[in-house]
Amino acid sequence: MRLRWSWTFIFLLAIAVVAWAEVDEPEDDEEEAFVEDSAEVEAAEADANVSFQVTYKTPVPTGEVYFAETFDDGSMGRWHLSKTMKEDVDEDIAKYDGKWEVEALKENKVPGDLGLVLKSRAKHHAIAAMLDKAFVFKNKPLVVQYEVNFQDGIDCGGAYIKLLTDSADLDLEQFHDRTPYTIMFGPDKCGEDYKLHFIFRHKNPLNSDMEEKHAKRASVDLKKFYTDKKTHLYTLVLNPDNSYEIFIDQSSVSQGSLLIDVVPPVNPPKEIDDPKDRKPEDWDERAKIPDPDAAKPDDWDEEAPAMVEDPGALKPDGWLDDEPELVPDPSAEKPADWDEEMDGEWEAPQIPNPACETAPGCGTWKPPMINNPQYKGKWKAPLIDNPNYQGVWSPRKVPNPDYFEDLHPFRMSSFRAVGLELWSMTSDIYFDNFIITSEKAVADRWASDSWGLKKLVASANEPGMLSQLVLAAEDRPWLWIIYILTVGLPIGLGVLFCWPKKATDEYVYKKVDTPKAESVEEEEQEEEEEEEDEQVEAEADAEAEGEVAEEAAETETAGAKADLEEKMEEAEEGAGDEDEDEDEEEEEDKEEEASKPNDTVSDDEMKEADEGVHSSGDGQKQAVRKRRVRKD
Ligand SMILES: [Ca+2]
Repeated sequence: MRLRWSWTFIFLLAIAVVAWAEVDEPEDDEEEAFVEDSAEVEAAEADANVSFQVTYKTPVPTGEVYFAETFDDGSMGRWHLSKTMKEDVDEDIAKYDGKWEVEALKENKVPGDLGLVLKSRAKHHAIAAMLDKAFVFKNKPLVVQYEVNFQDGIDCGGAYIKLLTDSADLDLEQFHDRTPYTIMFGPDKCGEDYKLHFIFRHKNPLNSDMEEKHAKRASVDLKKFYTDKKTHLYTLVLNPDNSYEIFIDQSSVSQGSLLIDVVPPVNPPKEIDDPKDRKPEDWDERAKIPDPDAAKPDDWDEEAPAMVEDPGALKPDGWLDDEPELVPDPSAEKPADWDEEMDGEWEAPQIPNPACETAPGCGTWKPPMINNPQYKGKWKAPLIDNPNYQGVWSPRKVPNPDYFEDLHPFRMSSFRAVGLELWSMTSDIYFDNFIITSEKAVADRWASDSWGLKKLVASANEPGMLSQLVLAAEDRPWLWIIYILTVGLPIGLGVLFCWPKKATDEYVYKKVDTPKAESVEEEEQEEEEEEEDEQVEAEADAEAEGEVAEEAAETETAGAKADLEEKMEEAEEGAGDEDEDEDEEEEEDKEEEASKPNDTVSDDEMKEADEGVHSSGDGQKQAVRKRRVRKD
């Protein structure tokens, strides 16, 4: 039985390792398939920096767009550098003199693909471009999307964009931190605070004040996107029904409503506390008060001490009152170099008095201290409910004079330009493939022709799992200990459990006639039956999958089943333990083989397979039942 458990353990470990290895694989498989299928993508010559290349064609937006920018012509074209100063900061850093370049990615280059790169550290950067046409918030959604790669990581800095409000005096060369924007969107990070901003400016219909409304935080850990030095895709979708959704790499990370999920809320409260209301001076907020009728009892002694000497304690017999607890060490001698003038008079060191060792104690006896039963402490009147209690005071409510209700915050100010106004302590932040449209599908197609290729190249350049483990251990040598333990410990345990197995099994077989042994055998048989059931299920799964999988796999599974049945019968006819062990090993191997295709079939196929078990698996179950009868 122990052997079974140890094999089961090793089997589970093997499954875990296989599963772990396969977790990473599907994405690559999918992408490899994509490479083969795509007509535009072909393998090209590798250069020193890139182990895998695609031929790249500058994407062209399909559908109506307000703005699309690839930077692939190598110039900043319609982009304008700000020539102004930032307000309210020291003059030496107030200038927007941070450098921008159009260049390729440092890592995982896609040949021919260029982007806009923020080049300076600790400087203000501002650059902006006009849209092809202003975006007006009416009845079409707004979709804004662009790529960011923190190529050198990010210490403290932003990579967000501002959609600049349309106005007659909008001058991009005067773009600065106070230039009115309608929406601010994108990554920002300082210290350990990782943010993905979505801020919009809402116009108060009563006084026309603009107020910033901040969407709630994203529901994912943003750190990985800002630190892995890969190009990530940020998408904001805003709908005319006031709903919004934010995506990173086309996966939703936040969604909500402009009316509910922003701070401060778009609409103010209907009522507010009356600012003129004051708490009356005689307002009694005390729920409990000391009982005014209570009086200190006459026998309450506030002076009684908390601790007293135990009056019942007696000095133990044999206590040596006249013996000191410590005496000079009689064996000590004055050191030869002791100088009485310099060191003073020599005294032997004190040691515990040997005479006390056999006595209960030495010196003056004192009774031990105990809690004073008469102690009561300071008298206080008991608390009672305050008959005059009026509750906690709060000001009365009055109608909010600033109240308004805007049920359409989506209808924000039109915007006509996109701008980057950023400060960063880390340089080389890469931006690319800006698109502003009304259709998510247009942005998605644009992404698959641009960001999709970047992702593909980055994935292809990714080292394999083993290389990653070795690379990780280069920086952290202690990881080798973890690896050795992870691999070595299960093997060690397996060996430990397997070794003494033979003797115990023989014992069971030899004692087959005794009642005790019978019960052991019954247990064993039950386990065997359970295993057989699992076996049958695994086989049935494999068989059912065979209907949707390749014929070769089916043949293999069928062959495995035939072998398996033969071996099981041999085992029943009293085959030796070693043979049985070998059979089990082979069975487990087959189970593993049979379970492997599970990972590659779709949910629907799985469902089909489950349904198939009931019909195609019946024959197997009958065979097993037959064997059980023979055994019994
Ligand atoms: Ca580009």
